[in-house]
Amino acid sequence: MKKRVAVIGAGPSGLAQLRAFQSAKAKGAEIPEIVCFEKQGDWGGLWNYTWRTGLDEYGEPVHCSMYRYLWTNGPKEGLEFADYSFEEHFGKQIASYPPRAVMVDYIEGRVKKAGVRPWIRFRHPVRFVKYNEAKGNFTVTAHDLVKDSMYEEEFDHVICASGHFSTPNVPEYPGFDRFNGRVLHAHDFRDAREFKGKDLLLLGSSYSAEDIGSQCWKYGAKSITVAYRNAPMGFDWPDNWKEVPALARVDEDTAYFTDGTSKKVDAIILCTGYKHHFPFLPDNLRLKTANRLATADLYKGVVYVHNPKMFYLGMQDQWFTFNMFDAQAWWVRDAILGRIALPTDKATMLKDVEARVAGEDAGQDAHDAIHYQGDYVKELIAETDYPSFDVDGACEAFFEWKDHKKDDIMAFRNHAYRSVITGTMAPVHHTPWKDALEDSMESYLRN
Ligand code: FAD
Ligand code: NA7
Repeated sequence: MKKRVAVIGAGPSGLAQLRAFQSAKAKGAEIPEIVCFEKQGDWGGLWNYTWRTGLDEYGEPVHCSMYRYLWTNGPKEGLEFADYSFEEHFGKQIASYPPRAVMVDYIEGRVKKAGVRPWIRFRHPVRFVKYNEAKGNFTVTAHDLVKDSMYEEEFDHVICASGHFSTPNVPEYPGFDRFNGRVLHAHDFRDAREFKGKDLLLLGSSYSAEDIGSQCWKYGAKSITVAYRNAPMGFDWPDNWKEVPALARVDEDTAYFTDGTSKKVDAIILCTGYKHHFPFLPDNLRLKTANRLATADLYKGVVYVHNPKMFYLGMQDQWFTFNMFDAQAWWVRDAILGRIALPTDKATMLKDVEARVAGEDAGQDAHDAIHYQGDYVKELIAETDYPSFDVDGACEAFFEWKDHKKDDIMAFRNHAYRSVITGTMAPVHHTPWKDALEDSMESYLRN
């Protein structure tokens, strides 16, 4: 009987897995039966925007953490698919920091061309996965939300690609329960216009704080105060933007910080990160890791060392995204097809994990971290037929991006970079990011 493979999630990682198998099939390989379970009604993962927050129409936790007016926070030249360039998709080169809608179109383009949509069962969250010792396979329990019917199926492999930027990490600070304004997590942030004319407090000093603060600034917030726990972001912020030490407490309308200062604020946005959360997995299959480049317990960053028939995609913290998911998906495909042999003992796999952790820890700064993840991508693609591309060139785009942010945090998106896939230079966008309030795909592509 044909092998069966379950893929959990049809976001960029899960879709990379479908494309990887389809590409082998197109080259004449015999591939297993692939079933992709997706909880949402459409593909794209986090990029699939919804206005909803909290629970969706079926009572499921809303997956989306993205918001209106989101443009990529790094250059597209760092994430381009090696087998499907932006130029192939749009018929021309486009500017370097596409808005979300443009990205969704690009993500979809490749998988529409590959014809893998029929492999996906939409509105089918996975409820549980069990490993059957005797049979050496898995039982997946899924819920068909539309029919409201639960069922079980058996699979030889499970690939978990359910993402890890969707379940919010929500700390509580003294006084939140009597603060008069809104307290929300970044996961539930949707539209910056809600905060026009308001004094905002953001907690956290990473991507969400930077970008949600920037969105709110762009769409007319009165002031942005960002409280950092360890270190400030340290950019040259606009005049109405301040970084302050950690929050100590709030009362009805004022936030008090650990340096003794305070600020009257209208709303508080917790940009405090996310949790790896797999409520559908039992202890013996559930990855437990910090959000870092070298995850715990994943051989080659993808094979679950405690059960090597189970794989995880995209569980690392991310400089590289789509092309790294591809590198992982092609590698996992080849492990399943028997083209790549896995170590037969856990100790060897754990050693690999240890070495990766030590490698990441030896890095001094973001520059080293980017190289580290770039090297990981290179390592994986060297072992499969994923089209090789200039990973060092992509690292260079990231370095330039970081310099551009340092120069002017509200203008870095006005820069353009060279594609490492096609060699073409991106055009400079027709409107500076801060003035581009209308960010539809039609408008963005008008270059
Ligand atoms: P996800 O996109 O999270 O997709 C996981 C999928 O699994 C979802 O469709 C979900 O519905 C499904 N799923 C979850 N649980 C189940 C279940 N039990 N059963 C069935 N299906 C399930 N990356 C960039 O490259 N550039 C950016 O500009 C960028 N901006 C970002 C902004 C925000 C606010 C966030 C949160 C992330 C951003 N990222 C960005 C990073 C992002 O992680 C990746 O781009 C990408 O979406 C990760 O893909 P994924 O498939 O691993 O996970
Ligand atoms: P990150 O990158 O995980 O950052 C989380 C931030 O939240 C980080 O600055 C943390 O502080 C801070 N944090 C965490 N817990 C707390 C508490 N309890 N109090 C105050 N501050 C806290 O998450 P992001 O959401 O910014 O980014 C995730 C992805 O979304 C990323 O890939 C983007 O592309 C979009 P620390 O720095 O550790 O002191």
